[in-house]
Amino acid sequence: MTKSTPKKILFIGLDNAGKTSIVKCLSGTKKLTSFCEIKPTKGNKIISINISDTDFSIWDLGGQEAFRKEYLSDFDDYMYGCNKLIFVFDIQDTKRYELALQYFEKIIDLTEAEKNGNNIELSVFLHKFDPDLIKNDALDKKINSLKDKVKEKLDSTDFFYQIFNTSVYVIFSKRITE
Ligand SMILES: Nc1nc2c(ncn2[C@@H]2O[C@H](COP(=O)(O)OP(=O)(O)O)[C@@H](O)[C@H]2O)c(=O)[nH]1
Ligand SMILES: [Mg+2]
Repeated sequence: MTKSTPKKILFIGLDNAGKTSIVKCLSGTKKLTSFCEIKPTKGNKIISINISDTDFSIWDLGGQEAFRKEYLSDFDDYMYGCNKLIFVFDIQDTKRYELALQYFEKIIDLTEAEKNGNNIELSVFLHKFDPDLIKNDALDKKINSLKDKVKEKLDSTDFFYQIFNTSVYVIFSKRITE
């Protein structure tokens, strides 16, 4: 049997959004304290994992300004063979919503321009939606307005997309068994 090409997933977002932590979770890290030791990602990291018999090649694109510029100028290289793009917003970093949205819009524009007929799924993670997050009306309003802008941008494209609230600090989770 020939081995199929791994599915390529790009994780994109500003620095400190939580991308590397999410990738660690996906690759099986369970030790919660290890999320406190993560250093900012320099450049990009490619991680190969296997979930339910499917191989994934996960690209964790470091979000610091210098790297963001490079991705934007060479985006076609990163997009090559990409199956899924996941954009991560840190919902607790309200001061940088605008900057994150600007980056998001540029990435979406480039993805549209470079998709070359590929079927690319898009997910947006509204991340750091921790179970113990203290929400108030002001924060709620800001998150909803961020979500509206994300939807408005994506509705102007023909991408299939889904938006999720995510956190690496999920203490208890329940799923129905098959
Ligand atoms: N509160 C909270 N903090 C998180 C979560 N995920 C990651 N972090 C923290 O956010 C910071 C940046 O995470 P990192 O994965 O390095 O972000 P990256 O720069 O996007 O790769 C670290 O201090 C993480 O511990 C989360 O779900 N909730
Ligand atoms: Mg990182």
